[in-house]
Amino acid sequence: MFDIPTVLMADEILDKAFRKASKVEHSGATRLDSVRATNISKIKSSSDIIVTTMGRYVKAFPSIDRLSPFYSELIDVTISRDKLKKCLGALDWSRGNVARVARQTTRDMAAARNMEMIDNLRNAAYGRMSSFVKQVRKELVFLGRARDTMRKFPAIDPSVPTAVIAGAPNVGKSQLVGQISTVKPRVAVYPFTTQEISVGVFERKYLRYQIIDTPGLLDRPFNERNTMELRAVLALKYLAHVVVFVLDLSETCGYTVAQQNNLLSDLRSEFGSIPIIEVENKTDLLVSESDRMKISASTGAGVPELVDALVDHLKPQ
Ligand SMILES: Nc1nc2c(ncn2[C@@H]2O[C@H](COP(=O)(O)OP(=O)(O)O)[C@@H](O)[C@H]2O)c(=O)[nH]1
Ligand SMILES: [Mg+2]
Repeated sequence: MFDIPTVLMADEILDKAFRKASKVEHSGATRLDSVRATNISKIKSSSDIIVTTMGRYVKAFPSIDRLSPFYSELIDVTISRDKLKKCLGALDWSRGNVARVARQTTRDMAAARNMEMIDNLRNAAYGRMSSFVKQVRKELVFLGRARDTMRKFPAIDPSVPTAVIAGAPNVGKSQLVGQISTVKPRVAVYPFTTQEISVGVFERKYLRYQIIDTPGLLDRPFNERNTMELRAVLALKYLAHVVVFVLDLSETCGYTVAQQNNLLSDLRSEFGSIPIIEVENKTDLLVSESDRMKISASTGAGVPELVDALVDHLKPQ
């Protein structure tokens, strides 16, 4: 999802910087001029690599305050928002210091009167730059892991109006999404679950809508989940403009109507003000007297009416 470059570790950044600098060579009118120009250039090139490499990481991680609440919450549950902020801040601190050492050193080298002074200045600068990079060793390790986690986040566009499907297992959620989505849903793994969520789309009057199928997420009582998993599951509420709760009154899904209703009341209390459309599926097997919407995800009966109701909730006002 997030396109963040591989994060190099402290030693790798230093290797890269100093290897490049070791190849730098300049000639001047005198031996002293050559040594001076060469060493100034070494300092510039090694510090440039450190400063731009770290700067690239700071830039590549999304600015957490500007992320949609869904991704912001996922980041907080999986890697901790505060820790990520602190690590990025530490990188900025480190690269700022490396840049400062380089500026000071090149000034001192320009004024140095002999080659020995220049050599000493270079060695001292290398030492200090290395130290600033090594001081963020742990932060780089953390960011490397954060990057790996964030790349695997499901790709969902939070700006597209979204319906989230919920309901007990085997009530027909996947089949319904298959009926509604005009493309094969994209599948992604979801943090803290072994489940995949799938994201389908449909269009109405040139507007695009998302429909998210959540196997394993919104299909069992919330009190059976550990804290992390629950938070990841509840993050879905930041995406949902409307929830479709699918019921199977035929109970061929293997869950009683009472169990399904318990899940529905869990969802109602956790999802607060988000509208929930209750839909009775498998009406080819059993039709109730209720005034809920009625569909058959197998035959497609009632599905167009459901889509109309979704669009009514989702379309821009
Ligand atoms: N008779 C009937 N079976 C259905 C209907 N919708 C789904 N099913 C069946 O119910 C089972 C579970 O469907 P699925 O979409 O995988 O349920 P999910 O676990 O909620 O995603 C499958 O065998 C489907 O063929 C329906 O409208 N009528
Ligand atoms: Mg399913």
